[in-house]
Amino acid sequence: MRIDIVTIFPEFFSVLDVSLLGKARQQKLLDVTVHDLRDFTHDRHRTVDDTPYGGGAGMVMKPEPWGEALDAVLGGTPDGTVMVVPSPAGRPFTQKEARELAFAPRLVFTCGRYEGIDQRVIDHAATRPGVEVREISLGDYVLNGGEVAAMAMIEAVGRLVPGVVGNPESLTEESHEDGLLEYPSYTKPSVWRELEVPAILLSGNHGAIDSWRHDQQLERTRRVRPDLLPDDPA
Ligand code: 6GU
Repeated sequence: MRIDIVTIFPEFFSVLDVSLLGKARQQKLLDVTVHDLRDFTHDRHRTVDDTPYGGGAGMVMKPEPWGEALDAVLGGTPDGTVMVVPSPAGRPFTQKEARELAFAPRLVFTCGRYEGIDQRVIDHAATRPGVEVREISLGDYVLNGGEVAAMAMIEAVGRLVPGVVGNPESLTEESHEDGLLEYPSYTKPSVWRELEVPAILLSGNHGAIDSWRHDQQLERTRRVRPDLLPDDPA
């Protein structure tokens, strides 16, 4: 999978060199390129923002540098390319969304700062043949810009790309994959600070263990995330 990121803070993305995703890049499973939006400005101050039409607080990112950056990045892009616009005004990011994005041949993340990007940039990108634009939010809180959000989405999607996670079974047995939270996990020693591992896990009875784990998932989901259950009265 190819991933392009456009940002005014390319150095934010140095964390993509480490851990699982860093290894996936070395193995060429992920091909990540970070582009500096300011390289697409032409004035001495490399200006990327201006005051909002209609007034109001904050600054808006100017369309011209974004237009040039996206001409360069999206030119000749394969069909099925998804341009992800991280935004607190987007639809919520979920595991389902991550699974869908993992099928795209190419993802382009446009990281806005300030009060966001001139809307025409997003509307124009959506008219490009073969490109689908998705405005996506990490959750109901505000970050200073799209960079940290893009990083979270890249990690969630990247680990679903075949080969990135060594044991594919660990992908199906985790929180949200079956719509429930994960069951609690334990490892050795069986007694630690007088706390015992639940006896059922030491029984060797795999049917009973599966059923206990499922009960734990339901109990935990009911307790902390009742909104995930189908008959949630809320
Ligand atoms: Cl995707 N971007 C920003 N700037 N803030 C957010 C967000 C995204 N998701 C939640 N808050």
